[in-house]
Amino acid sequence: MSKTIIISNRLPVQLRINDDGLTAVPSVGGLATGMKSVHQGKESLWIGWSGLTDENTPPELEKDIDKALAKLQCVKVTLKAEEIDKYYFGFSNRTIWPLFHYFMEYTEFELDFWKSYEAVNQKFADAILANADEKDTIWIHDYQLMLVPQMVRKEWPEATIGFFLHIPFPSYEIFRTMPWREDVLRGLLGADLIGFHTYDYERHFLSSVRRLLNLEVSFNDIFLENRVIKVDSFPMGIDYNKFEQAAQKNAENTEDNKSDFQKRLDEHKKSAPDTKLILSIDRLDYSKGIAKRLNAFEYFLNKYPQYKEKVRLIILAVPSRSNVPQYQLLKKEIDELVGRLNGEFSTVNWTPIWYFYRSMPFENLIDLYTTCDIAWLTPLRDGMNLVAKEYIATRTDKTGVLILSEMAGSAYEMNEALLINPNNFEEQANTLKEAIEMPKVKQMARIMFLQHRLKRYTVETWANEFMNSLKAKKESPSTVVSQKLSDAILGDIVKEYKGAEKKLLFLDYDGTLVDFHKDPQQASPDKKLYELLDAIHNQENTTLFLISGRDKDTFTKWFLPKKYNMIVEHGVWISRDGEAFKMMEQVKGDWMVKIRPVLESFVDRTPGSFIEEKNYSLAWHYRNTDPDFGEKRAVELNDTLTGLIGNDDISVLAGNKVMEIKSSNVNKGRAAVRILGEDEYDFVFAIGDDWTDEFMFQELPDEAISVKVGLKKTSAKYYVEGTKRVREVLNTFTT
Ligand code: GDG
Repeated sequence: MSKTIIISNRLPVQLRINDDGLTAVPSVGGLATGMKSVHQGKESLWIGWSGLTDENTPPELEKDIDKALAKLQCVKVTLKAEEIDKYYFGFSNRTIWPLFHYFMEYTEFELDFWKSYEAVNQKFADAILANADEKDTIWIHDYQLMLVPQMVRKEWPEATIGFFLHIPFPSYEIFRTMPWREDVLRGLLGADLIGFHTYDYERHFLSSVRRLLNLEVSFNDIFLENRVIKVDSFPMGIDYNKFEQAAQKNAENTEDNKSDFQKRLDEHKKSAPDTKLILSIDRLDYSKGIAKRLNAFEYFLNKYPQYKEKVRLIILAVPSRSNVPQYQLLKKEIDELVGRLNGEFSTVNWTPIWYFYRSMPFENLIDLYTTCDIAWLTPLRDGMNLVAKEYIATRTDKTGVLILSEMAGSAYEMNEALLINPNNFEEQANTLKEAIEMPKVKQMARIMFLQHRLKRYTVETWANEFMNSLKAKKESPSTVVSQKLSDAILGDIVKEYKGAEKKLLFLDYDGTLVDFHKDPQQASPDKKLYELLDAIHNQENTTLFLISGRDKDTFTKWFLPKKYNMIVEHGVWISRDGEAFKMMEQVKGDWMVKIRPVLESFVDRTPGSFIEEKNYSLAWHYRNTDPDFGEKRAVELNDTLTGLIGNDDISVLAGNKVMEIKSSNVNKGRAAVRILGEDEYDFVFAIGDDWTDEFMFQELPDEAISVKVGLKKTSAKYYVEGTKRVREVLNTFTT
């Protein structure tokens, strides 16, 4: 039976070695907390780092560790201290983390870190290859492992691989500053499904893929050679019942079984019943905006001094990545800020801030959530922020107010919270006031809305939705109607070809026989291509036609000496056996004077675009423009031209990054059918990559073999991945 394999940097347990031997401590953090419920069934395995470096693992305990982990359905990836230093504290937390959270000033681009990131990602991929099976469903998590999908795909082309990013994906403008940006994108594209918390992260990712890899993207599908990769957003939920039940239990606790911490909180409440408790819980991380929050609190106390002694801010900052210099500085900054504010505002009866720099047991976390009147969460950037959701789930009496930064992914789903911009102190001070004064009925209305949503979309729903989407993706791999031209199918076609008495081949040029080039004039035929075309052209009973939208002068220069048959400008001109081009269709070109200035104005306003002038058509190329901008301009041009050409006998054709304006009665389909009618062919083959070739695929008889280059919507019977495969296919005709 196939299994579910979860892969994350850290296993959901931390192993510690002490005098009594081994202990397993659950890890703190969004991911570990969230995925626990997924990793319960028997058919599941979690692969990750155990938390112990090789240097800290006594060899005699190695077996015990593996056994302890196996009991929890875990397998460890072993890492050396140096790897943790460079891959984890280095590339993951000094490059990716700050960059993806828009902290460019903290981002370090170190080749050494990158090399280690690559090597460790390979270790994780190897662990998957060693412990899983190609039929398993593999779910890889987070920013530390972005290269793993492609590394596994390389070995297991048919594997089902999902990837989820728990942190934001930044805008292209930020992402493109990274020296290894293409490698990271390619690494991720090894997955079948790539998930993000919000649509914004998804949109940023797709934009980077289009701009940096020049791949075709249609809605949320990325077309990559023979694969379609789906990108989608899945906002992560929480284990709602766990938090709700813990809160209910907490409310039922008698004085005797209350925690000491709860007793202290109760004492405080009793001694100052009008004082509101404001809570914030985060890992001590600069992205969480703790220092800014303290500044905003100071601003609030100065703006609304009537609340002095009437509010108390409880800050729980969980130690995190204390090996990274930025985190050490931040710790110092926060310590000093808390000290200064408490020094400045404290009175005999009141300390405005209670500050805990530690991790608390779950029970105390619930004490805090249930006791505090307001949760104030102000991340400057946060992938999701589960604390916001947990606070709401524990408010079983329906009171409480959540103030949440709009920069947190969870803000998209939590509209009933008081949403703030963490950089706007004025707004924060006013919102704190609003929260403190909010009547209970209003609090309840908001909390009930939020609870209703969180209860429905729990972490389990999140995981199931991701898994179902991944499986569905695998079962119906693409929206494309044609079939892949496999070796088996090719074998049958070659047999047919060899047995045929009269063969006719139509070969498109750009994007089919050669790859696109920034400058079309540079995409000239290479020696190998001439050899291949010669071989087909010289075969007995074989008529080869190059059929292209190109101008006749270029093809005259490249192919006339070879005496190949050619149709150019989509069917305006024809040349056979080395004769000069003749007109195939009677077309007019008088409209060109009218249209040219329109195209020129588009060139002026669209950097990177240019006009190609042929005898009877004009083409506006936008391959070298910004892809989004180019598409937008192409739509605009289409609209403008449609209005202009009216009933004239010309039409606009959208090719591959080109808009072509030409006579309506000319197209490759019409040209191909004319040739076909000249003789009795018993084998007809047509291959091409873009829209203009679709005319051919549609017009040719049913028995014809039509092949589309690239995985796109098509009327062709088959598709091949790219120009390399086209040449392989054509080579089989000649051997
Ligand atoms: C990353 C992304 C995204 C915190 N302190 C204690 C404690 N916690 C638990 C909370 C919560 C989790 O840790 C923190 O989750 P967050 O989502 O708030 O933040 P990150 O750790 O930064 O997580 C984040 C998340 O991944 C999931 O995709 O939401 O944006 O940055 O569950 O309850 N738990 C205990 N004691 C503590 O002192 N027991």
